[in-house]
Amino acid sequence: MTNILVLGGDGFCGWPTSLHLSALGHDVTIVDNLSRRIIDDELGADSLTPIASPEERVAAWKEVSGRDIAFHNLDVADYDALHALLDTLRPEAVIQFAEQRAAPYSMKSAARKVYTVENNIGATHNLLAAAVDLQLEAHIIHLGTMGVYGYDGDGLEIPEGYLNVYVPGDDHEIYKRQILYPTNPGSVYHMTKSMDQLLFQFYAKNDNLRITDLHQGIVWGTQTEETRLDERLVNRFDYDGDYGTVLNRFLMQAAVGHPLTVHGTGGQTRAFINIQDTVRCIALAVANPPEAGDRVVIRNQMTETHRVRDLAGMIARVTGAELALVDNPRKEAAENDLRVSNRSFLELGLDPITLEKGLLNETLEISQKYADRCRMEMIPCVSTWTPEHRPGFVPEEIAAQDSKARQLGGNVVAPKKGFGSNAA
Ligand code: NAD
Ligand code: USQ
Repeated sequence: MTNILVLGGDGFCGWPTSLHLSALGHDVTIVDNLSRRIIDDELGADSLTPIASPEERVAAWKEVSGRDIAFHNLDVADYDALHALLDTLRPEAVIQFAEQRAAPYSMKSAARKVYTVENNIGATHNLLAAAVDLQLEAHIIHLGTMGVYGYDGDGLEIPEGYLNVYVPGDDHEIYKRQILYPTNPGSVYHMTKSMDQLLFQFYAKNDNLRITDLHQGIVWGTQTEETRLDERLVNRFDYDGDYGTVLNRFLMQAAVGHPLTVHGTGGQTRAFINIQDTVRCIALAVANPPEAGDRVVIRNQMTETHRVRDLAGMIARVTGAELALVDNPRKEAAENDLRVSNRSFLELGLDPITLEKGLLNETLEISQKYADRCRMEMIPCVSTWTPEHRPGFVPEEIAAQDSKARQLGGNVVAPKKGFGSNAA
């Protein structure tokens, strides 16, 4: 049994992970400042599923499992508060989920950019500095993102964090180096994950901290073995234009009769993982720590890649939903290929849940069950990456998008101008 501190344990990934680790017999403490719930209030959004308060959640878990999970409402970006708690608990493993995780939210305004950088870098650096100060030997596991690699793939398989490069020297020798894969973030949020990587590289080298950085793809689904056990344990389900991620949004949009909001041509290829596999991967990471003095272990935490328009087409065929090609509010490649190595988790024994054998139906059913909680006005993505991406700007490719739409396989509605009306 390991004494594990889960930072950000009230969130979409953190809550089911905490339950899973507790079910495996670990001693789990959750820290969360509830900023995610507060941002929902700020945006006028809410989880599609009705989530209980943290206190009700841990009490329900005690009732269902007989196991205790402690909860502390604490801001990880507050160094003194975090230091005091780490000093008291002296955890053997710390899982760091506590960052602002939505790319659109991070691009919404200067104030949100500043908040995202200060919160994410502050929280993660506080953890590293406090661990050194307290001489903690804890294994630190951080949730990073596939987005640090960038999405301009041309067929090269993305390795797990490190890249072999062969550099011609001015003496005509070829020098081999293994470097952190060069980052190419696509939003301020993704940029913070790129910056986290350098913090980890330094603290592993200088202080022998044992660090695992998990480069996770887009998480889909909502329930896990543990969250299914009781209605009060239900996981959150984000669907709004800032926090909802693409596959869950499409499933939920199909359930409430909203056209599937494909950005641009839908040619973006992304990496995906089901939430059940997320919690399994983290348990595997806990069980396989690096040694002190090792470089940072980077594992790609994803199980498959899909093109956005293929996902939309598939869900349209299954559900009869319409597709809506909307102007892309983001500055991103319209089309990209993506090949990713995930050998590290497969070698540790992960048996991936894929879309085919996966839980699409369960996610659709959850969406249908709570459809009456959907606030339709929160569905459009209104956060734009640059002024040129604001509504009204008509890119030349719009006609091309229109013809692409007809190849997608669903009933296509006319491309929308603008992103709807919810407040930016
Ligand atoms: P989430 O927003 O649901 O959960 C994050 C939790 O951290 C929230 O409960 C929030 O209140 C808390 N938090 C944020 N800042 C905090 C602070 N300063 N102090 C204390 N608590 C704080 O996000 P999630 O989807 O669960 O993501 C968890 C982690 O996994 C994030 O770091 C995210 O970048 C990463 N990740 C998520 C996805 C995904 O698709 N959801 C994919 C890849 C990586
Ligand atoms: N997209 C649509 N329609 C929508 C919403 C999104 O076409 O209604 C497109 C986006 O333009 C983008 C792609 O789908 O090309 C993915 O968008 P997303 O919102 O699902 O995912 P992203 O912004 O990349 O962020 C999410 C999580 C983040 C995590 C990241 C993993 O919010 O925390 O780090 O996935 S990854 O994408 O692999 O970097």
